[in-house]
Amino acid sequence: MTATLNKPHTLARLLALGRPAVMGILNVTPDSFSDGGQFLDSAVAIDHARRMAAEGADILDLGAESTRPYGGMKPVSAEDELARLAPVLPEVVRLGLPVSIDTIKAKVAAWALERGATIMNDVWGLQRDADMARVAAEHGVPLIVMHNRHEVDPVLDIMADVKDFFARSLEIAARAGIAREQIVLDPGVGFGKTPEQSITTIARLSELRAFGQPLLIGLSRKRFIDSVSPSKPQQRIGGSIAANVLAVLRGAGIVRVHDVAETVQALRVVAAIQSHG
Ligand code: HH2
Repeated sequence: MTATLNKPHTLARLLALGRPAVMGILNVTPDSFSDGGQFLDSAVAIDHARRMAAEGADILDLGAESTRPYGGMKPVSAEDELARLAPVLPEVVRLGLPVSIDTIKAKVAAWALERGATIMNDVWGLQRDADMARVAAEHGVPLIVMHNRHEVDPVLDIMADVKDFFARSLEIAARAGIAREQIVLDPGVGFGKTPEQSITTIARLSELRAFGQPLLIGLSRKRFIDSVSPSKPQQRIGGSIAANVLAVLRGAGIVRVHDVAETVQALRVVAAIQSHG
């Protein structure tokens, strides 16, 4: 029996907050697009996790392989990923927040779930490592299914592609015995998309409500912001907050962010104003 089986209600609890949940990003990678190398030192990473928890994060998303949707990603072996995670994961779990494991490898996901992570975050939505679905079903944990593509196609109807992809992922999940109420859908801003297509997925996020699943958006500091307002990743906080607010108003129940304090404040102000409307 894994520890995770004692925590079957992680997602239900997050969705019952009565406000969007904030997922803080913790990348223990040398090459992430916005914070690569910053948190490779495990003590620094743990401090950062502690800070995000204090700033109001509801979930911590731990990743040890950059997804680098804009090229330059260095694939790492499962062993390297585990070596980066090993000193950090137990300390992050100890902070008491739900921890999600951002990995495309079933072996890494299973390892993390056995050590206290309680959410799986698969940026290939069960469509890359065939073992991912089995691990999710066996552990009975929430699973983030993100849309992704190998190639950017600027003339593609991106919303149609996202919907087809989700339909396939949901079918794979059902066949593996993953409970439907454990699945969160994420259109994958910046993954196999032009900046315009990324903006479209945010603008038309509410269409994805038709699947009946909670929605997550991960747009923090991403390149589509630069396409509208030229800026380096660290200079994209204003754009990230604006886009996250609009995503929440279109149905995002979870926002994945680097800048937790700023996002929490923005969402509190939005909720206060909405409640007086
Ligand atoms: N984006 C990134 C990584 N993981 N997971 C989900 N579910 N949704 C996302 O949009 C998403 C994700 C990319 O951002 P980051 O972690 O900052 O960079 P990198 O992958 O280079 O480490």
